[in-house]
Amino acid sequence: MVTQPSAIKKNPENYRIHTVKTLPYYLAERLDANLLSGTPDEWVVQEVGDGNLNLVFIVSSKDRKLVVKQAVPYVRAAGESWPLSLTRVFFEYHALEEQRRFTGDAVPEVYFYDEDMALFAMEYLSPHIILRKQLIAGKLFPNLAKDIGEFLATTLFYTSDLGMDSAEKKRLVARFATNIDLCRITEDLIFSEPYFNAPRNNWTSPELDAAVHAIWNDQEMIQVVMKYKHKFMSETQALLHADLHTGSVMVTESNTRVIDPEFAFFGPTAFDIGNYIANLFFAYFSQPAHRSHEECVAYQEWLLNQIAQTWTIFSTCFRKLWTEKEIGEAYPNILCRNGLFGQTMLVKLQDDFFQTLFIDTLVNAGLEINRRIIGFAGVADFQSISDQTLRARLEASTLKLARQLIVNPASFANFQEVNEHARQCQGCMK
Ligand code: SR1
Ligand code: MG
Repeated sequence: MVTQPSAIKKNPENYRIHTVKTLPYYLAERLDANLLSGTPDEWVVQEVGDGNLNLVFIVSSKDRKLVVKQAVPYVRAAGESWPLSLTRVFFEYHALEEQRRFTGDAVPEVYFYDEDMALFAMEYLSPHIILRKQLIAGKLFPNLAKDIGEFLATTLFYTSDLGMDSAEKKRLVARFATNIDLCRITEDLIFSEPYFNAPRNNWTSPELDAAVHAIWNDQEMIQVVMKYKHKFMSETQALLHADLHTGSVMVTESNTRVIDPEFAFFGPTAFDIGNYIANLFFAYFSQPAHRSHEECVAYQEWLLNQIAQTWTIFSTCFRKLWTEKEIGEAYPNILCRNGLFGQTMLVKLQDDFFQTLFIDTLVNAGLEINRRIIGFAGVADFQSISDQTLRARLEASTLKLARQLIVNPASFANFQEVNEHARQCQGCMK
C-alpha cells in the first residue's frame, strides 16, 4: 500500500535534529548489520551539507561509508527565520524510488527512510564529485551528455501519460501534489522575485544594478514569465526532479549519478531540461574567470557541445521510447496499430511535440539564468569569482542570452543556433 502524503505528520513528535554525536547510536538501532562494520562508538561522522536546505552526514566505519540526509524545520541557508516543513524528505525518498525504477542506479540506493525523523540513509557515492565543482575546474566527462540525456528521457517519458498507465499516473500525481512548500519556493524564487525588488534578491551590486532594473521594466519579458509560472503550477506532464542543476549531479570520469530530488512533483517536462541546460550556460559564461584564454576557448566549446548533445540524446531516446511503447493513453499505440493514425502521422505528432518542448525548454533555461543571477540562490560558477567587475561582466552576458531565450525562443531552430547566439553574447561584453 502506497503512503499518501496526507498521512505525513508536519511536525512529528519523535523528531529531533541529529548531530555527529547522536547519529551513530540512532543508526545502530536501525541499520542492517552489513551496511557498516564495527560499533557506533567506532564510527566517524562528519556533517558535510553545503546545499541550501538540509543536513548531510557521512558516516564512516572501518571499511564502509553511508550518507544520511536529514531535513531541518527551516531553510538551512537562511536560518530559522525562514521556516520550512519537514515533509520534503517524504518527496525526495519517493522520487528516488520512482527514478530508480526507470533509470536503475542513475540515482543513489536508499537503505532506509524514517518519516518521523525526516531522514533517510543512502549509498555513499565515491569517488564522485559534484559536477558544478568539476565544470568550474575545467574537467571533461565523456559520458555526461549521454547519461543526463537518457536520465531526462527515461524519467520524463515513463512518468508521463505517454509512457505510464493512466491510473498509476494519476495516483502518483496525487502523491506528489502536496510537495506544496518546495513548489512554493520555486514559484517565488524563479517565477516572481527576480522580476521585482524582492528583499531576498541578491545580485552583484552596484555593477549589475542597471541590468536588473531594466529587467524589472521589461514588460515583454514579464508577460512570458507570468505565462510560464502558470504552466509550472498547472501542467502535470511528468514527474520532475525539479531542481536539476549541476549541483544535483555527481560524476566520475565514467559514471554519472543524479541526487537531491526533494523538489519533485508533476510539472512541465521542459522545466528539468531547461534548468540543466541553463546551468551548463553558467559554466560556459563563467569560464574566462577560471582559466587562461587558450584553455578557456576549447573548454567553452566542449560545454556548448554538451548542451547540443544532451538535447539530441534526450530527444532521440524519448522519441524511441514513444515509438516503441506498449502502454500510455496519450497517443495510444492501439489506435496507431489499428490505423487511426499511421507511422507518418506519428512522426508528425512527435515533431510537433518536440517543437513545443524545444521552445519551452529555452524559456525555462532563460528563467533559471535570471533567477540565479538576480535572486536568492546564486551559483558557485559566478559566486567564486573574486573580481567583482569581471563577475558582473560575465553575468551581464549571461543575462543577455536569457532575454533572447525568454522573449524570442522561436528565433532559434536548434541548439547550434542557440549556441551561436551564446558566443555572440559572450563577445558583446561591455
Ligand atoms: C531556499 S532553497 C533555494 C534553492 O536551493 C535549491 O537547491 C533550489 O534550487 C532552490 O530554489
Ligand atoms: Mg538540492
